[in-house]
Amino acid sequence: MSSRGATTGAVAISWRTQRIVILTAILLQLAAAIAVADDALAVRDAWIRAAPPNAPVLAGYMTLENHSAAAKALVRATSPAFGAITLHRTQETRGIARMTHLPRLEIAPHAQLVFKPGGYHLMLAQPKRPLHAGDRIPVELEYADGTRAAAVFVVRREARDEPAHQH
Ligand SMILES: [Cu+2]
Repeated sequence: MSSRGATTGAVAISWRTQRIVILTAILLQLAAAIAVADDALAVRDAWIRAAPPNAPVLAGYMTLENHSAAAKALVRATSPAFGAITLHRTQETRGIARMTHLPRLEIAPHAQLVFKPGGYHLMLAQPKRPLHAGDRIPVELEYADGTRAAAVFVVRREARDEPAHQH
């Protein structure tokens, strides 16, 4: 009977160890998720250009910062304020501006990607209601690795550093 008691004891210890290991793993995973959401990818200066109330599409701009050692690819953006959002780039060829749809947008390690008028932008289609300067619009950004980040875009008439006369 003594050998049986010893076995039970050993099982109890290993189960406790196992629980500690599982808890540690969960905590580490949580820490990693928080780090990704808060530090690895940051969104700055997110804004939407104000448009007439009947505008079928609006444009959103921001600066994406990748503070991690791995390349990140933005693959999707969604918002309760719009029916569809696509990633676009405006490029000028021989004086003619053209928009290209991008299925994904890579941000190099420790680099930033600037979305601005005449360049990268979020094409915000099917607005659910007219937006006014000062409105704050939630947008969720999704990366290829499954990371999601919530951002708030402020509706403005012009970019902060943009002269008012420029279009
Ligand atoms: Cu566009």
